[in-house]
Amino acid sequence: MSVKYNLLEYMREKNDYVSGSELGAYLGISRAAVHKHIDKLKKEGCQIDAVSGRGYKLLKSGDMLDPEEIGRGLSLKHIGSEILCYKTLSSTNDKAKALGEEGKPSGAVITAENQTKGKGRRGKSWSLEPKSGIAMSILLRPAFSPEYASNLTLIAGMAVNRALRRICGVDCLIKWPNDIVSGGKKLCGILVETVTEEKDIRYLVCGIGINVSNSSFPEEIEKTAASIFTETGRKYMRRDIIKAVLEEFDILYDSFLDPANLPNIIGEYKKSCINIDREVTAVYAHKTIKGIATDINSKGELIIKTENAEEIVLRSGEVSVRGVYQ
Ligand code: BTX
Repeated sequence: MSVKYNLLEYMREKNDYVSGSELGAYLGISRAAVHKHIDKLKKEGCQIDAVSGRGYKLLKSGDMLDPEEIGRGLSLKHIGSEILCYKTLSSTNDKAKALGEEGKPSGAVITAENQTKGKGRRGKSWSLEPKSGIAMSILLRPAFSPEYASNLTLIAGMAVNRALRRICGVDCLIKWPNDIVSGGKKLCGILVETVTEEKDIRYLVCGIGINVSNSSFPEEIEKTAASIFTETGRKYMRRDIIKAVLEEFDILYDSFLDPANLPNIIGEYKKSCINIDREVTAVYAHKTIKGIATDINSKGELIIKTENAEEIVLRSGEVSVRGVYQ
């Protein structure tokens, strides 16, 4: 454990003023070094009161993304074998893939404060506002087939949805396959990338971007993007949301490993899915089709009944829902 984290934990447990010498003795460092670490914690957003003769008191811990803070109290079956937090990455998905190549174990979680090339689907970009948004990726090495893995996007969407409801009280909807929508605007995007070898999955990466305390957005998305702050007027700790997403993902993933549970999982997904029974437009076989989205099948595919009463099975792609951002 890092000195900084030990210091934070000690102050948290004491929940009162602690002298610099007591902290120094506990950590095996000088009072001057304690002071330096206190300054660092303050810079990272912790509110610490310092009173001469009494010492330091932690009033509020900051929203730091570091492995120990995220991992505190987290004990999951499949996720969190390692938590790696970076200041700047080109993309957490790209880093997770590089770590996948290096043999990092399944369940590793990667976060970044900044992404210089955050990725959306099909070459689109994802914008991340430092300190306001979450960019995280989960590396998985499942034994199931690439076909079965296509449902993982749905699992990730459900995990985010459950987590946001639990932590922030926001009831979001999922726009098939992978957008989390609130008030008709996009609050979260999910990008699952699968690396296969012959017919097996070598590893896959599930990337999740969530707008948390953004109060504004770049011009190109200002009409279509939302954050938890714009939806609730409240600011939440990113790490509390990350933890909750990991917890919910772990539960859903565990259930997903047994295909017998898939109908229930898809059933829950459908209840939150904004497309069902709505008029949708999609591109299918190079043509724009219009119809009503009627169902999602066991492969996570969207079923659309077109204006000509034809049934189309959409595996992936852009689907716009009438009344929701394009
Ligand atoms: P997508 O292709 O469905 O959405 C990308 C589109 O969403 C963009 O073209 C833009 O219109 C809009 N957009 C971009 N940034 C935002 C934002 N912050 N809020 C709302 N709308 C936005 C969605 O792709 C998948 C995004 C996954 C992002 C995560 S972040 C962690 C991981 N690393 C990485 O590089 N990607 C994933």
